[in-house]
Amino acid sequence: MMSRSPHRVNGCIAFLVTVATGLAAQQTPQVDPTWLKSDSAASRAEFTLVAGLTPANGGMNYDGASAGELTLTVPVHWSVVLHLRNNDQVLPHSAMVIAAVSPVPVTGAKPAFPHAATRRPEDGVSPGEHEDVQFVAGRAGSYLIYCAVPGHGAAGMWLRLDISATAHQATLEATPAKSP
Ligand SMILES: [Cu+2]
Repeated sequence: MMSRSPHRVNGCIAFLVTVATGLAAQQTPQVDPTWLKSDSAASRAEFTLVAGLTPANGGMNYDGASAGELTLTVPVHWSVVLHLRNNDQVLPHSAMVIAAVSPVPVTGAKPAFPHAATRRPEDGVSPGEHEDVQFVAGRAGSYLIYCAVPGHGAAGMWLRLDISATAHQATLEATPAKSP
């Protein structure tokens, strides 16, 4: 059996850590403060979702993020407006709020609240088009903002939506990618 020097093994680990850190830094989406408007007086949050903003995840991203890399937190009972714009040159995309489940459904998902989806969620909004979604965040809990075009959500096209019983304003933050 070949013996390995500790120095060599440590060097290899250091290299892997450097690569992993570099990849993580590259993939962490930047949060643009203009994406979210939080209006405490009106109990209303508006969130701009640009589908296919970057080539990340084969274009199946919102604002460059997929698999929960962004988390929108909204106080319970607030009105939420999602401004969906499809920047993807090829694929249709939609937006639907669903209860957080694992695995993320491939198809057949239903909105968690009345009107919490674009009009034809499985067909999606065509490239270059936009559509607004407006709903009331009626129950606290963990939800996903999910693309209901079959296969897209399961491929990672979803962000987290936390409806909070304690928050007093809406916030948006980068969060680690993982299953819901
Ligand atoms: Cu999609």
